[in-house]
Amino acid sequence: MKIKLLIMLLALTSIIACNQSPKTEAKDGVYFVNLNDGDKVKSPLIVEMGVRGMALEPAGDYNEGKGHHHLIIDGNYVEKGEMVPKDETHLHFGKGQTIDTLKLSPGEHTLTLQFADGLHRSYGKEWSSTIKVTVIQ
Ligand SMILES: [Cu+2]
Repeated sequence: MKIKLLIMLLALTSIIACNQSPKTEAKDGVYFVNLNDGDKVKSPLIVEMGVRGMALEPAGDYNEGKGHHHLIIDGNYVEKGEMVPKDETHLHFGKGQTIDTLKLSPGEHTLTLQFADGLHRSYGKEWSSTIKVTVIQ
């Protein structure tokens, strides 16, 4: 009788253990799909942009939990709620694109991905990712 109870208890604990969510689950945020910090790259450079925990949509209207990618070259993330500038170092992907080709001069550059809402207002540092790449000839 005692053994049966022990087996049942063991089975129950293993079921509970299996139901726990995996600890390796990826965090929400933006990320470079094809690049890592410190990469040596050639120009023109293909940049693939990914996001977890928010949905991509074309720019135009504000919708909570949705937005589009921005790529900031040799700059910083944009504070939450502030508009992402639009110039040659702040690229907007307002059609919901996830890939672009960049021409960069040789040497070190930082690339910052910044997610922002449909009105181009930044979701802040939590929704940014910065890497350093070195362009070799
Ligand atoms: Cu934008």
